[in-house]
Amino acid sequence: MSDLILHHYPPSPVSEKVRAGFGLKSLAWRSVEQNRLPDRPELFAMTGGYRRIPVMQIGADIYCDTQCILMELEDRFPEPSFFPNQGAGLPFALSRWTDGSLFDLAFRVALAPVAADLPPAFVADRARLYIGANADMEKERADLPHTLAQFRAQIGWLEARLDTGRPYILGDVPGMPDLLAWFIVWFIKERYEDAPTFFAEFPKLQAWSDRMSALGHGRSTPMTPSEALDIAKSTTSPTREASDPRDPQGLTPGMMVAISPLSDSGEKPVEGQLRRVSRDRLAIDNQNPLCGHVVVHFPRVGYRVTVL
Ligand SMILES: N[C@@H](CCC(=O)N[C@@H](CS)C(=O)NCC(=O)O)C(=O)O
Repeated sequence: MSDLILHHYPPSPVSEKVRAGFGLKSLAWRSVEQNRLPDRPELFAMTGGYRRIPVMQIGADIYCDTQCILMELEDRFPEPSFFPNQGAGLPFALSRWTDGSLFDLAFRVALAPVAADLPPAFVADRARLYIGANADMEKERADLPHTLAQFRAQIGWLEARLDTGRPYILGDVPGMPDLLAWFIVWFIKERYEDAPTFFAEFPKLQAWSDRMSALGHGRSTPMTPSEALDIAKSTTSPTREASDPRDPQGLTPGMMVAISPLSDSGEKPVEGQLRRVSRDRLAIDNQNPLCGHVVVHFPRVGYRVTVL
C-alpha cells in the first residue's frame, strides 16, 4: 500500500482528531504541512478545490473531511478499532455534536478574546467560515461570558461521563468518541489563555486528557506538497466503480455532480464525475495537469450533491 499522507497544519484542531487517530492505531504516516490561509495550489489541484483541512491522501485517492478519513482508516487498519465496546455507529452521531455546535462554541472561546491581535486576513477568513458572512468578532468578545456558560455546561457532560469510573469515553479502551472530545479539549488548551482555570473544575477530564496526550500521533515523517503531488501523478487509483440501487437521489456512476458543504460558509462546490456511490460516501474522478487522474472521496452527511 502507498504511504498514508496527511495534508494539515500543526495548529489545526480538526487535524488533531486524525493525528490522535494515527496514535490510537500506531500508524506510520507522511506529514505535508499546508498553509494556514487557503493558498494551497498543490492540494487544491488534487481535491478539485475542497478547501478544508485535513485531507488524507493514499496514492491517487484523496479523502476529504474527517468523517471520511476515519472511515477509511478503520477499513484499512481495523485493529485497534475506533469503535470498541460494541460502539459502531454511535460515534458518528456524537460527531454531529462535537464537530457542529460544540466546535462553534470552542471556536468563539479560542478566537474571540484574541481576534484583535491576530492577522486580520486570518480572522476574517475563519469568522466567515465558522460564524457566517455577518460575523463580528468584537461582538463575540463581548458575548464571551454567555458562550463560556454554554461551553462549560457541555464540557460538564464529558466530565460526568468520565466520572463513571472508566478511563475513556465509552469504556476501558479509547475509540472515536475520545478523538471527538479530544480535538475540542486540545483546541481550548492550546489557544485559550484561561484554559487552566476553565478546566480546573474538571479533574476527570484532565486525567483523561493526559491519557489522550500519551496516545501520541503515531510515527510521522515530513513530505513536501510537490512530493505528494508526484505520488498522485505516478499512482493509479484502485477505486472501482460502485453503485447503490437504493440511492435516494438516484445517483449513479458516470453522472457529473457538484458537491458542497451544507454550511453557509461560501465554499465553492467540487465538481467531477461520480465513480462510487454508497449510503455513507461518494467518490468522484478529478483530472488536473498537476496531479493527473485522482479519485476524491467525500462523506454524504453534511454535503449536498447536485447533478449537473
Ligand atoms: N468537516 C470538516 C471540517 C474541517 C475544518 O473545518 N477544518 C479547519 C481547520 S481545523 C479548516 O479547514 N479551516 C479552514 C482552513 O484551514 O482553510 C472535517 O471534519 O474535516
